[in-house]
Amino acid sequence: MPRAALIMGSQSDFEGLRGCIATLKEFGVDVTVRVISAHRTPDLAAQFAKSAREEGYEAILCAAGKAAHLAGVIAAYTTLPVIGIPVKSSALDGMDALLSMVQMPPGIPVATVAIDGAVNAALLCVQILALKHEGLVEKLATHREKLAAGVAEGDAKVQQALKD
Ligand code: RP5
Repeated sequence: MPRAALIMGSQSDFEGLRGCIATLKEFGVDVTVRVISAHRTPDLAAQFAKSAREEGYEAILCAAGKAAHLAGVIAAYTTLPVIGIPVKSSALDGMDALLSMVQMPPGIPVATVAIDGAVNAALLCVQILALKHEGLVEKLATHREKLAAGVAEGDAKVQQALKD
């Protein structure tokens, strides 16, 4: 079974991550969800990242807001792919978290999605896991077909509205 971890910097990030968790589960990814803070529990963050590959995780998603160092710290301690989710939880509307995650120094990448882009983070994770777990390739194709059907439906509604 494909396996990933989703870490958030605070319990206050949790509600915005429900879609991410649901998406991973829909694709059959075994996801471990934890609250671990790079600033408030730095030793635990390091320990989690150092043992992540051994524990069987294949990718790590990190969600955090404000001066969001979680993804960078986790990435520093593992060579697993790390996906950063900047959370909008500050007076700066998440721009601080976005820049903290996306502007990593050369050598330690964090694949950063949009501010509050948690569902895209889940999908990117599935795409990474699909390199090894072939069953996910078909599921991703089906998901894209559903997206396309949604657009076609929206187009039909707009065309109808223009006639009304
Ligand atoms: C970050 O600071 C967390 O990821 C959260 O988005 C933000 C606020 O945390 P709390 O003060 O609500 O715990 O570390």
